[in-house]
Amino acid sequence: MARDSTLTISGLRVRAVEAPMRLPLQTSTGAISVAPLVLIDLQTNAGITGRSYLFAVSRAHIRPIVALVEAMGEMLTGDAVAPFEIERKLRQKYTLLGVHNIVLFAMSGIDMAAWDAYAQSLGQPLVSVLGGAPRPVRAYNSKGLGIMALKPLAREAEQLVAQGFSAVKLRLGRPDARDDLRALRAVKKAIGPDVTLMCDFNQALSVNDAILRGRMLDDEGGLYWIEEPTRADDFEGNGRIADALETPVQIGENFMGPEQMAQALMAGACDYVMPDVQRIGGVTGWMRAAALAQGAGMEMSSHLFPEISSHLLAVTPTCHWLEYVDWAEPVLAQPLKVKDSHVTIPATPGTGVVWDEKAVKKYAV
Ligand code: SMN
Ligand code: MG
Repeated sequence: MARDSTLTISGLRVRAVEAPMRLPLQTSTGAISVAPLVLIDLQTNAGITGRSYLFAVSRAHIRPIVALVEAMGEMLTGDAVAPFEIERKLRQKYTLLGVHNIVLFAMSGIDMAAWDAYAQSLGQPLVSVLGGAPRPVRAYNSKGLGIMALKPLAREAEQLVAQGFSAVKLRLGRPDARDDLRALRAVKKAIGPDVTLMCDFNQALSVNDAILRGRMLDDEGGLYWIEEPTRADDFEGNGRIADALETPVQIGENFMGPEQMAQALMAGACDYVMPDVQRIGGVTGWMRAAALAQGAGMEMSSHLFPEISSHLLAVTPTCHWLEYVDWAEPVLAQPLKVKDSHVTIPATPGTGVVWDEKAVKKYAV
């Protein structure tokens, strides 16, 4: 590319919305009924805008995340849209603060928007720019199935399958293990034997309790994975749980960058991994994580962000399951399409993330 045609960053626009969730979700850590999202527009000298969003978890976290993305935007104005170079610069600038948590969220968001702009500049979908091709990616329906009463739980399970999915995920971690078992039985009865069922404790248990409860779930049978049984960064403890149980242990949504995933793999912490693109370091971090999973011979799934994760899983050698949620859909101009439990990667340039500006105004915070 000629020097004067280099795609450069001319500015970052950061906004926030609270997108209403169609199915509120009660996990062992609390309830969510709106999705607080930080929307990033990375503007370039060529008039192309790269887009991404971050999940702020709660409204209270929006402001510090927006402030971090804006501060990084100022550091990057005038720089080339070259994600590896952006990563190098930001990691250097944030060395003393620490590249963790919301610093890493902000970096990941900028990385995703930069890759979107770059792919758009080549006129190709992100998956093609990464060397792959748009293809259907197998997905489970991760909406709902929170910690709730058995009757509405069973009804919700049927509805989620009827939306065209062959797999769903149940949230567990009630104070009494027997109540979790009742919920599992109710859901299994509602969905039948042909639907794959994952479960997620959201770090609710001690290592010892996780082994006791996990053995109970092993005896019950029919669970595809047990997700985050205990504190996410206790790799040794997760490893003891994985060793003690028949059912595979899944962790990864809280890996802070590929470095931490490497530590988890070295510690033998789990049977499966599911990095979250906003914590693993965006597209750049994901590709490095995918190589780690390949080296370890371990199946890799995604966490949230189905729009961009579909591109990434399609080029992941040990591609496993895409976690499908529709939380960003209220502000997207083109909702993700699902057919026969597979997500379709849009053939449009970039990631396919484009705002419905009217909706962005409506849900702005
Ligand atoms: C989850 C993560 C973030 C918000 C809600 C629920 C859960 C999942 O851990 O894996 O979907
Ligand atoms: Mg989870």
